[in-house]
Amino acid sequence: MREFDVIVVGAGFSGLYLLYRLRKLGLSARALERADDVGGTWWWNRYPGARCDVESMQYSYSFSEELQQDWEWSELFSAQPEILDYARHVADRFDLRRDIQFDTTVSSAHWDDDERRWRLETEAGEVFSARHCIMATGCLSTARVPDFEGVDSYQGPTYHTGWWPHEGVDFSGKTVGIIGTGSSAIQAIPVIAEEAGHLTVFQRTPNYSIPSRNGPMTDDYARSWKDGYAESRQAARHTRNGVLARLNPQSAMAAGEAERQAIYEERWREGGTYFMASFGDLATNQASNDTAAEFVREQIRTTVEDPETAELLAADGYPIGTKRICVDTDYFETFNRENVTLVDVSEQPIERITSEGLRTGGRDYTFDAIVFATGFDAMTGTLDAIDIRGHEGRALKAKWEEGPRTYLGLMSEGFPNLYMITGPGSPSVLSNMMVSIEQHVDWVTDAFAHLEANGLETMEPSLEAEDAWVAHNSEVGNTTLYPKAASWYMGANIPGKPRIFLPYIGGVGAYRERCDEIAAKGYEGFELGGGEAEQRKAS
Ligand code: FAD
Ligand code: N01
Repeated sequence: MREFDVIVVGAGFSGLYLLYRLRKLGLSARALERADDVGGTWWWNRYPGARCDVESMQYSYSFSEELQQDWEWSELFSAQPEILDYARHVADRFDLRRDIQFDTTVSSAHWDDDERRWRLETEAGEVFSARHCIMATGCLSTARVPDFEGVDSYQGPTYHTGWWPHEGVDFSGKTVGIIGTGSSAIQAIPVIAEEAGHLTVFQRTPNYSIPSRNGPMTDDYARSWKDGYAESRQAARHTRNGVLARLNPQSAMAAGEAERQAIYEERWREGGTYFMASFGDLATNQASNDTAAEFVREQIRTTVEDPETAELLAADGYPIGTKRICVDTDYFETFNRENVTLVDVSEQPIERITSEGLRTGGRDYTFDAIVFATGFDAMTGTLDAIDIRGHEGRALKAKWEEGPRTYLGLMSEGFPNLYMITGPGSPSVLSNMMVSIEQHVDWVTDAFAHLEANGLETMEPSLEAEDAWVAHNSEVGNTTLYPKAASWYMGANIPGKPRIFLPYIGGVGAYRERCDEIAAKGYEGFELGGGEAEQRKAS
């Protein structure tokens, strides 16, 4: 058994920054990572076209001035290989690898009430003991293939966007089927279409997507960010989504028709998720949202030449933005290619995977390869896969059967010294994740410093504080249009998963202020104990 002050599970952007901060605190830490290198999301998702959709000048760490000044991005929205290089650079630059054990999957984490320590076991049977356990396991790290009948009978190769082969895939001249039209598919489809002989896209729900207007990074543009980082990073931390996006606070309904169209057109030309900041009430007012949705549908109708295909691609039936807004390069244009076919499976689902392809609508399709762009068991799937037990052997999975329960998305009652980075109940996936990751890591490591300074060993939220946060989370979620969509934010993509709005939508800035206030009040809502302080009290 190897003993540490802290075990971190995962070595993506969360795990890396944790190691950096823990070392500064003088705590012994070890990160255990399933993959053979750092990078998390950017190690796993190597599908063609994978890139970020928060601008790289913002989707990057802010904790080191030297790092943010030195690193050079080659594009506005960098592609996966470059983001992975960045993660590797961070690991090397801060000498973090010596505290990471790769090719190591944590299978269980049990709290020992007597020892007041976590005991973690890996799939290979290694055992680690630590005072604190931090799950930096990611929100989108459990890729999922739906339970299609016959999925194992297919004779050709299958790929999931979230488990893409590292050596790449050669689709030249091949007939390829891709299932799904979420963010991953929308990035992959235009690139695969250029290579494949024929690409058939199986769409169950059309998505709203905004052109990224990606392009090469210019020196002037990078310089403008780098010169202003001191202010802009600070400002981003207090926005709604952790992104500086020129939010227009006006209601879309307050603008006249011509003004509204002009604003949408300007944002569409500008590209990216900033489109959703066109007006201040797109996430909360159905009538306002309808105007933005109709504008996007109109762009699809003018882009896609075949009216029937355009109508199938034009998302309807749920408010724009309530499924994760997509950002693309030539997605809708791709359906004008002769080698691309769209198949609507909304009414006639995929019946089964066959030995040669798949069957839907009574028709058999034959493929040389199938791509599953079918998403993730988001936010809870990765934690559920670990046998996590708190006081008296209580299982986290059982506690969360009706949906995750956390205080601030950071901890769960009954599980002392177990922390989640960007866990359910925090802004996480609704934000620029870099901002949320840094905020969580800073908060947790500041809490460790507080425990150390006060001779304390344990930290756990009270049931009362947790109940209040869960109620607040759902109350705020219900003031928005988000619950109207069958999205992974609601757990709706996994059969049997409780329908609960998983992230916290109160805003990154407001959330940060709440977390800071709680810490300033001596970690209000948390029970702190153990250590010398408890011994002193007892004697
Ligand atoms: P991850 O990167 O998911 O890392 C978690 C790590 O934990 C993984 O390496 C995994 O192998 C490891 N792990 C999990 N379970 C275990 C276990 N039991 N034992 C050992 N190791 C384990 N966010 C944005 O803000 N902007 C974007 O533009 C953006 N683009 C994205 C594009 C894609 C394709 C995807 C899938 C997500 C994107 N995200 C984006 C979200 C992205 O997940 C986060 O930005 C960020 O990379 C998460 O970092 P993380 O370290 O918290 O988690
Ligand atoms: O997964 P998804 P993703 N039959 O769940 C379809 C981040 N990300 O990997 O909508 C037929 O969004 C499913 O259909 P439906 C980002 O946060 C970011 O694309 O459920 N189809 C859907 O179309 C994103 O939101 C970037 O009806 C089936 C698709 O599969 C998150 O990761 C890039 C099906 C899954 O879409 C997940 O994105 C990539 C079935 N049985 C990812 N089951 C950026 O650019 C599922 N589908 C930042």
